[in-house]
Amino acid sequence: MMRGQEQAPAPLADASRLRIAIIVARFNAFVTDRLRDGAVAALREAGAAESAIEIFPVPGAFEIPQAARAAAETGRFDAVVCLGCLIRGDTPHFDYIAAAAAQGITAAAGDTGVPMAFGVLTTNTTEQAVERAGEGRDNKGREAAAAAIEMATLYRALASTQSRPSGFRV
Ligand code: DLZ
Repeated sequence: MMRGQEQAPAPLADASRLRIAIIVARFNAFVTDRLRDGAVAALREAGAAESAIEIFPVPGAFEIPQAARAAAETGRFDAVVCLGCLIRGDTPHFDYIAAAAAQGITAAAGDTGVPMAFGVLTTNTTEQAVERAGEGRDNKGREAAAAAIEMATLYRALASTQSRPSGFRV
């Protein structure tokens, strides 16, 4: 996608009353550590308390949905941020694991009712992965954290009897 077609990131919503779990794969840690740091920085910037951010490392992207589901089922979190990095090689593992991660996270979010953000990079090269885990705003971990905050805030508002928002009408 060309740069100009990308949407400007929405400002971070308030996360001061949210509890967020971060599930991060250790595979390709040179990238996923940076995704984790980007996510944590965004949550802090949005006002999340240090004690409200819990990080759960897992071996690889395949295990992310399992841990995300388990974290959500504790009832302790308003949202889950899922972080991993798959770099396409000569192995068909890439497609299997990418599909398992995406479908597993989707199913876990649907089944548990806890919103989950997808910060799993799927790239052709190491360079592309590093580019998406950069400093500041060029970091998909940050984007995933922003999505998690927005979705947790929406779910909370929809569940509230006092401030239930209406969707836009056409
Ligand atoms: C096995 C494997 C391979 C080949 N590639 C990756 C990868 O690029 N990114 C990643 O997060 N994990 C990879 N894994 C590990 C699997 O996700 C999983 O941890 C193992 O198959 C053990 O279940």
